[in-house]
Amino acid sequence: MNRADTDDREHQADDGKCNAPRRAWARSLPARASALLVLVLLLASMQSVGAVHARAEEARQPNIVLVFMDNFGYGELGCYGGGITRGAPTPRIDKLAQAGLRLTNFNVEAQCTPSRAAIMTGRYAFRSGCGSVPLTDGLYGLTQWEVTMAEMLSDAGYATGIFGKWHLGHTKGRFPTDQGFDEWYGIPNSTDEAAWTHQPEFNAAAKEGLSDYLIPEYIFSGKKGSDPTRVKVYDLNERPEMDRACIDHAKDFIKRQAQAGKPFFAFLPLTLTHLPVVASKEFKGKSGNGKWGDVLMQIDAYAGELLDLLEELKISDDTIFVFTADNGPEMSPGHQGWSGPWRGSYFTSLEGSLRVPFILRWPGKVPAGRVSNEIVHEMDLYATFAKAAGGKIPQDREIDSLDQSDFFLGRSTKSQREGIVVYVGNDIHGVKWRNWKMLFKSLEHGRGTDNFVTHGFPQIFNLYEDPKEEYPFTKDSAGKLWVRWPMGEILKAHAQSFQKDPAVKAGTPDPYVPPSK
Ligand SMILES: [Ca+2]
Repeated sequence: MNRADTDDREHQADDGKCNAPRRAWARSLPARASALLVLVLLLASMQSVGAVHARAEEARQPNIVLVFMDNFGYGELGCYGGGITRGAPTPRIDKLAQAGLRLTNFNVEAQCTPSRAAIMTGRYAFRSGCGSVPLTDGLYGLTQWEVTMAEMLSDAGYATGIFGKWHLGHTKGRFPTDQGFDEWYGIPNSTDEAAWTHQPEFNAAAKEGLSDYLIPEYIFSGKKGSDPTRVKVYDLNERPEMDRACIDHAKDFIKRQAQAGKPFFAFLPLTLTHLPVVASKEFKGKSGNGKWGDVLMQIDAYAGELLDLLEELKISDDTIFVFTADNGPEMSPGHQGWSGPWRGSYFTSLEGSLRVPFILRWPGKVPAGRVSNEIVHEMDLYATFAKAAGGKIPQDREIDSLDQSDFFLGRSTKSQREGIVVYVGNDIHGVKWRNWKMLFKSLEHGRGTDNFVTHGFPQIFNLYEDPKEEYPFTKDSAGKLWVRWPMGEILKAHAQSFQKDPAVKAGTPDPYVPPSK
C-alpha cells in the first residue's frame, strides 16, 4: 500500500459518501468550493502521481509507540490538572505534552473491550460484535475477518508487539498473535480476574469443570504463527509488577527492532489504573501521599523509561509516541480514579467516561506545545497511522476512522470530525456534535453500576456552559433545540451504514463471512 492508494481512498470517501448525513460529523466545505477543490486535487494528483510514489519511497515509516492505560481518568496527569493534586507530580508526561499535541476532547468507548475493539479496527465496537465487555459468553472478541491496526501495520512492513492487556478474546484464534501482532506478553482478559484464585469458592468451582472459561487468568507469552503459552497465573502477587514486566518486554522489543532497522508498532495496553489499583514494590510508599500518588509516580517513570530508550537509540525523531487511555476512571470505592472537570465513571455516557488524556509527540512533524479541544475519536488513530505508515485501509466494510494527519501535523487547526455516536455497551445512549451533547439514556447517578434511565425527553447539554452535564434543557431553554438536527443527521447516517454492512453479532465464531459475500 502506498500513499497514493491511501489518497484514493480519501477521494472515494469524499465523492461517494459525503452526503448530507455524513456532513454532520465529518467536516465539509460548501458544495461549490468542494467541487472546485476536487477538480484542483484531481489535476494536481494527475500531475503528481509519480512524485507521490517517490515521496512514499523516500519517507521513512515512523515507529509508533502507543501507551494505552486502563481506566485512567482525564484528571490524573499534571498537564490535565492532576499530578500534585492527586499526590504526585507527573513531570515526564507533562514534558511530553509540551513537546507535542495535547487534546482535551479525545473520545473513547465507555468500556474496556469496546474501546480496544474500536482502536484496533477503526470502527465503532458494535460493528465488530465487541460492543460490551463479555459478561456471560466466553466466546468473545474480534473475528478473524476484522483487520486490526496490527494487521494493517504488519502488512505495511512493521514489526508489531503488544505488551499488556488484550481483552479482545481469550480463545484459540483470538489472541493478539492471531490478530496481527508478531509478539505478545500480557493478559488476555482483565485485571479484576487477578483476585480469582485467592477465593476458595472460585478454586472449588473451577475444579468442577462447570465452564471452559472458569479458569484462572494467566499471563501469556506468544509469537505469531503458534499458540501462546501460559507463563504463570496472574494473581494478586503478580498484579503490582505486571506493568513493570510489560515495560521490560516492550523495551526489549523496541531495542531489537531499532537494531534491525525495522519500523515497529509497540502497543502498550498497560494494566494501571484498573482495579485493584496497587503500585509496584519499587513505588509503594514512594510518594508519601498514598496509593494514588505512588501509581502516578510509577506511570510517569515508566513513560519516562520508554522515552529515554528512544533517545538512547536515537529514534525519538522517527517515532510517533502516544499516551492515552481506554476509558474513564474506575468507580469502585478504594480504587476510584478522577475524571477532572467532567462527571462520570467508565461504563457511562458522561464526559468523564468518554474523554481521556491524549498526548501525541512526533518531533519535527507535530508542532510542539499545542492544545486543542477539537473532537477526535480513538478510532481515528487507525486511518491516521495508516497514512503515516503507508498502510492500507480496508475498502470492503464500514470504517469510522477519519484521517487526522492534517490536524495533528498542524496543517489544519480543525479536526476532520465534528461528532460521535455515544455507545454504552451495545446501546446508543446519545450523540455529540461540536460543543453539544444529546443523551437519550443515562446511568442514574453517573456511575457505571447505577441503573439505566431512559429519558422521556432527550437531555441536551452545552458542554461549554455545563461541563458536568447537570442541567439538561428545560422548557425555558427550548430555543436552542435546533441542535438536534445536525445530531440527528449523525445518528441517521450511522443507522444507515448498517444496512450496507451489518454488525457482526457478539459471540460469532470464526470463520465469519459477511452476509454480502
Ligand atoms: Ca478499561
